[in-house]
Amino acid sequence: MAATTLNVESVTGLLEDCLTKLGFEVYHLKVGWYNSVLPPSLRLAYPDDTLAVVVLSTPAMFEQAFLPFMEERGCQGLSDPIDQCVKHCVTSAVSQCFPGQKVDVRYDYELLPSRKPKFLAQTAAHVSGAAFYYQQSDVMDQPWAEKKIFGVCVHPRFGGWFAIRALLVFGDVMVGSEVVQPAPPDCVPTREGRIQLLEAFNFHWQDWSYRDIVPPVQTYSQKQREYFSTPPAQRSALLRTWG
Ligand code: GSH
Repeated sequence: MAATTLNVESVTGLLEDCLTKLGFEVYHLKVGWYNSVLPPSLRLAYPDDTLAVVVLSTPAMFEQAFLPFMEERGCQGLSDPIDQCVKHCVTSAVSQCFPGQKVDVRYDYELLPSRKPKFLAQTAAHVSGAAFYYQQSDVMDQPWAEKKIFGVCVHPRFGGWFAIRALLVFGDVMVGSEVVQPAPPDCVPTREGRIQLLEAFNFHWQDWSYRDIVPPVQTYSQKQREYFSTPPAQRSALLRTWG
């Protein structure tokens, strides 16, 4: 498809055709929405009107993309299999949907030489309207004194049962001013709810209770819970027990 015919709808539509059935969701944003909330050192070096797309994995990704991917590869000695699977799905979709198009694909696990992340996943999810990024500053009269509290994203349908995987920047596609920035659904609107969320995420994230802060439409299957609860070094052994 020629660069001139690409716009928000065609880009997200083509990506959805490839990625939805694999358990991913895509949301568009303008680089300017992202850059406007970040300090200069973390901004993306693209004009404000440049189209970007944030890719999330939903609970279905594990069964619809990851297990088949591992089966195809025979589970053998693959390091970072989740990251490799996401990369495989996203790069296949990009090359199939946008042959010859310049797309800057950045994964959540990638760092720049400066050790800074290649993009701030939670910020991208928030400004695209995909998931509300709750931060310490979203709580009035904070009960934590000087303590550093990490923020967390909540998806309106999946609560915390999702992950932000990649940002795709379409350097040749500019978005018109008719595309307005959607606010992410504020699914934890009360001070008490936000305190509960941030405390669960910061002080006992391993029990995963923060993920259920809103009733999710789908959560991780038992298999997927077992997989992510297992330390990465022992995951290939677990996969072998599943055959
Ligand atoms: N790098 C390893 C791999 O690629 O297999 C580990 C990947 C991993 O466990 N990533 C976490 C994840 O996907 C952090 S994003 N968690 C799912 C979740 O927390 O919902």
